[in-house]
Amino acid sequence: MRAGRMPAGPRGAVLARGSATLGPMSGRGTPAQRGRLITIEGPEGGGKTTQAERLRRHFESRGVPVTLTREPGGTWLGERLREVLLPRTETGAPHDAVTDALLFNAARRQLVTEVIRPALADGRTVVCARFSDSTIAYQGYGAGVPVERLRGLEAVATDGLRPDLTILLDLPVESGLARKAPGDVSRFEAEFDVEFHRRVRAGFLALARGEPDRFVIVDAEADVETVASMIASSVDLLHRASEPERLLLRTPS
Ligand code: ATM
Repeated sequence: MRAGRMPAGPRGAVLARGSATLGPMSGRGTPAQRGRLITIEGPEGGGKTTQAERLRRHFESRGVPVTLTREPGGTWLGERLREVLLPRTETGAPHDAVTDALLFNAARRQLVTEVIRPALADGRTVVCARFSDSTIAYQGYGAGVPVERLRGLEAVATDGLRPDLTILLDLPVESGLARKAPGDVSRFEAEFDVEFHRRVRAGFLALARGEPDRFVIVDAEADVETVASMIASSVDLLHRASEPERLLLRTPS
């Protein structure tokens, strides 16, 4: 089954994605992992923060224990690194892209060890706004660091932890950048041109095509409510797909 774009309206093809393999022992996390890791990715202006918060409320309304976090951030160290990584530099000198990748991965390792793995081990669902795919898209496809090099750093940061589901909030670069408030412009919009952001978007789409069972692509130009309900449908399917496995785990053999 294949990942596909979820436009506004019914979306049978995407809702039939192959999430039946996403059990607790699916190999994406460690055998001890019991909760689910859901990441929200995409270019700028797609509404990741809003939709991550909506998704948290969706799980809470269903009684599913949920932890909401973000990258870079989510820990004391990660939030400090965010303060260093996002603002425009005083000198205007660009960061070296591998330095960026190291720092994003340092924040990631702290988040995985301090927050994400303990929450998953507790059976909580973790919703994370941005994760490893952002490094591949921004520092890899955008800034030109070889993807194999970045995969090596990712392996150190995550010890192999992969999301069970990734929601890609996709939209044209021009629309995304136009949605940003003037006071909310980070180094990434100030330092890089539109072509950089086009490569980032193309990178996310290539990653989604490469792992169709993990990704769901959502049309982020739709209104907030429509996007939220498309995401809710995708995550409900993920959780429903895992129920028979949970029953099996409770049944003595
Ligand atoms: P937001 O979380 O507000 O989207 O900002 C995070 C920025 O950090 C975002 N910039 N823009 N535009 C993307 C960038 N970023 C990376 O370049 N690599 C990463 O690994 C991560 C997690 C974020």
